[in-house]
Amino acid sequence: AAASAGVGALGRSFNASRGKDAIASREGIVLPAPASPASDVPRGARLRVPGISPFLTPAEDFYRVDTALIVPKVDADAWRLRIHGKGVARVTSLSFQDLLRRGLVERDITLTCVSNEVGGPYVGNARWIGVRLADVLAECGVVPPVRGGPADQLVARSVDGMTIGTPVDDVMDGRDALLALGMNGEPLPFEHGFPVRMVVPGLYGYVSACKWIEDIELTTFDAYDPYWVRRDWAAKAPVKTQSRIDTPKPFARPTAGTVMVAGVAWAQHRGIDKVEVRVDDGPWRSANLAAEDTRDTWRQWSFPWQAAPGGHTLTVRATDRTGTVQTAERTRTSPDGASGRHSVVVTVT
Ligand SMILES: Nc1nc2c(c(=O)[nH]1)N[C@H]1C(S)=C(S)[C@@H](COP(=O)(O)O)O[C@H]1N2
Ligand SMILES: [Mo]
Repeated sequence: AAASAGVGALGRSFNASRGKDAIASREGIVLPAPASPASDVPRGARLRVPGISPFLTPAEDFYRVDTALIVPKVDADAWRLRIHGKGVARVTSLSFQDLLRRGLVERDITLTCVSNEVGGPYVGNARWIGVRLADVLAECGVVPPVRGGPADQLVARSVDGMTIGTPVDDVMDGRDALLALGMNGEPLPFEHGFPVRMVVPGLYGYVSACKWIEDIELTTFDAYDPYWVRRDWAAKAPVKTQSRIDTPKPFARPTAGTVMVAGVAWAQHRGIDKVEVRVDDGPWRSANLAAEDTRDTWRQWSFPWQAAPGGHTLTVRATDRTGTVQTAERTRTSPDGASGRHSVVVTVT
């Protein structure tokens, strides 16, 4: 991660007195019950396989990717979000209390980083609570391009100078794009964007999930390149269909017999329909797919493998609800996310 210039100055203004006001403001928050709660996670969504990623990722285990050398400590009581720009009929400034007073929605959404290698750790699933960003934008008079609006890009700015650009059509197409203020039932942890961040199902974090947000500008993709786009990452980046083997671990030495192969698969906002496992150069065989929570969340899967002694390569692939099979073609993470299939080599003893 690159350090942004001026971090010293920002460190002073947002971590004044080591963030004592921010810490106190966070401790004082009582999240109201959501007007629209998340549906219960289906019982069948959680597989009991040792070593599999838990369906909901605890905040303390949730990956963290950002450019901040010092985690911003923002006082929620002093925080404001300004919404302005092209086609914004009513320029608006919202306080944290303004958000709390709205009907809150709670949704399970899997977040992924574009810099996640195939099989990598930068993916997590949390229960977010917040307000629907599309409703806030509509109140400001924002009309998405599909309905004739002039701005196709929403640029979110954070207190530490990050800029993140998101298609306005995606935010306003009915999906649960959130200004999130809670994660797994608690106010956001400072590391994950307290007091408010964006979360948009289906898009990599660098084009959707601005933490420590303080400003939203409606503009166009032609007029403005956000931080990572200036560094040659793609301006638009929907999440690629991916799957990961959580267990067994690479170079594990399981005993011959039934070995549980298990992991997670994700294709946020499209949904996962199938996961298959291949042993060495054998046929693809269907894994057991755990029940779906929502199409915005990952799905666990498991595959009871009758393992014979020797060295073996296990490979996984997922199929999303559009019918697209996770491609074998390997690409780098840049410019729009790694593709390819995750393999694990083990020695059965
Ligand atoms: N302010 C700010 N927001 C940010 C970033 C950042 O560097 N600064 N990184 C983005 C990226 S690349 C990702 S993948 C997600 C990660 O969110 P997390 O750290 O809560 O997992 O945050 C996004 N929001
Ligand atoms: Mo990311």
